[in-house]
Amino acid sequence: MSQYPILETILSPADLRKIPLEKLPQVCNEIRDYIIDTLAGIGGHFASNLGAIELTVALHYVLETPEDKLIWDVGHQTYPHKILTGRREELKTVRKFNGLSGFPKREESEYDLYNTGHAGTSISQVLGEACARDLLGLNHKVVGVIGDASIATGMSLEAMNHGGHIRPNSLVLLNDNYMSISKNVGSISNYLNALISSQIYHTWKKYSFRFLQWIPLIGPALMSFAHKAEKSFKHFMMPGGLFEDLGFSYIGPVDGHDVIGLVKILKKSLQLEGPVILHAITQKGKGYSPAEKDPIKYHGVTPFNRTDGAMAPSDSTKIGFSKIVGNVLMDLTKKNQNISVITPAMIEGSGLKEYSEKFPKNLFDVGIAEQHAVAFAGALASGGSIPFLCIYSTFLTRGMDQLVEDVSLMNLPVRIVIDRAGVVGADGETHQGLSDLGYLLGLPNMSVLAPSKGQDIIDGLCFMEKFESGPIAIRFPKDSIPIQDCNFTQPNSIEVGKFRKLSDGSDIGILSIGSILSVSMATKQLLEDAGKSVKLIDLFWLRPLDLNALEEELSGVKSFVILDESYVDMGASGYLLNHFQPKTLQKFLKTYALPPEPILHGERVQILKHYNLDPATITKSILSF
Ligand SMILES: Cc1ncc(C[n+]2csc(CCOP(=O)(O)OP(=O)(O)O)c2C)c(N)n1
Repeated sequence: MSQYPILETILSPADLRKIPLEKLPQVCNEIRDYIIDTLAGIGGHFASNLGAIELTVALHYVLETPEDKLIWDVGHQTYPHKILTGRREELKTVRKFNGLSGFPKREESEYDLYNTGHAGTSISQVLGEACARDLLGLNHKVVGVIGDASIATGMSLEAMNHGGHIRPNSLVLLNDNYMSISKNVGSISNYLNALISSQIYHTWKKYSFRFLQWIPLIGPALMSFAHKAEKSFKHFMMPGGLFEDLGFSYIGPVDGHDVIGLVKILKKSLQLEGPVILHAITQKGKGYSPAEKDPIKYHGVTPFNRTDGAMAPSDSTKIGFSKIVGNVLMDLTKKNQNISVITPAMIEGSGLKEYSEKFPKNLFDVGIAEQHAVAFAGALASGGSIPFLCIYSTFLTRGMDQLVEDVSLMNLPVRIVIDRAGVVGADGETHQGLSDLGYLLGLPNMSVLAPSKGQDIIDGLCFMEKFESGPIAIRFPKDSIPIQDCNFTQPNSIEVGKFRKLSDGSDIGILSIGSILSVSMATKQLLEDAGKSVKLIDLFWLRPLDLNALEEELSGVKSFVILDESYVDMGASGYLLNHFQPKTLQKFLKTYALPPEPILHGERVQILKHYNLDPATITKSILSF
């Protein structure tokens, strides 16, 4: 007998809708087992998916997807959705090269409306879809799903501000599990918690259920009256209801794991006029006790033991670059309490867990709020603190305007610590860190360091603490080095603008930018094997740069290339070439970088090879000139 007897009959949501309502809990159980079994073998986003199973089943059961539009926020919680939309078997390939994306992807399925990955986009997309439907005179339903952390993003608040004003028929299901990746923070999170815990509200909840049950009987003519009555009741019971005041009908909180209850409340909610927020309470990691107990650890998993949840321990002889950052910032803060560290909801990923425990006053987790994080860091600098903004390359893009207007133009000494720069691997196209150099190197006043090894990060951060003359960014990939190679106690001093010559030669020069150094070194070796003499230069300091010295070095080679782990037009080569003299430019052959197209997911090495950035292909290309 199959382990997934019902699930195997579901090849699309249409099959799900043929299943009797009372069997839906079993569907959910099978999906849960399937996800646990599959991810135990391959890893992936885990706890959020387990929490979103019932709501996903209920949504596909009630909606006529794909005609009705179902829109996801972030999209790391869409494994149940992928399973129900014909991708059950392929889930075994999720996040692998040539396998399913870990996020919704339009190219993958007609049920994936948007390629998502960054938080806070769904309410804007719900409103856009609903307005397009109304303009075209169509009548399908439009529903979005958003988490309690993502609903507090600037984008979501902007969208609600607009949505409550234009009020198209639409529904936003708020999937509230109290958690971001870490524990959710901020006043909106507090507000949601108060909604859930307040006794008054539980009374209202009972009442609202009864109220909604009347709706089919009272008919359309009474709907608007009923809506007003509902609203005034809520105002009486819960004065100043945030969502109501913003123009959304608020329903909830409801149990987000009661799939039958969800189906019923969804059907009724979808009959309401205007935009509706349905607030469902879920548990991250639901149904798998190690993940329920430690949802932070199980947010994303490596392969684990199904029985006890144990994951392979990380190599204790190595230290990750993010952890290096955390350690250096702790050392610096011990000596200087003026330091502040800002993270937009990425304490764990940015290596700041221990820092947050040891220096809670100096650490600001601002939530998923990159725009605010950048401007806030600028003001911390202006006010006399020494701010280190720790942020992933992919998320810094959201704070781009603030980086220009609120930091760079005013020359405020914000220290920007950019993690996950370069090819990110399994997260794929929405998370690639391939554009930061392109804008950082063009901004007024900005200094830029691109470490090629872990010690550079230690040296760089210590240097940056004392660097008062303007904003400065350091960018590095997700990587690790042997702990014994780290010198935390006596960092090397850094000279502004200096590059490193790693080998001398007269045939070919390689200008290597930061994280791609290992590829550059292997390429050098292959070129030398082919009889060429190679000058390899590691451009750790990118801006300002000692251009005279660099051009002097390049005068000694016949030709040179640039290797850069960025989009080719958003990396360092444009900046370098724009500043070289014509006689240097004559020697330039090519920039080896990522093409300006969405870059696939997979292991970094596979991705580099796929885009012809492996040493053998680069060498062949250089020799062909
Ligand atoms: C703009 C942006 N910043 C940061 C992240 C990293 N991130 C991925 S999931 C997540 C937490 C999302 O929490 P929530 O919206 O409550 O959804 P849940 O995982 O709890 O379902 C964060 C911060 C992101 N995806 N996008």
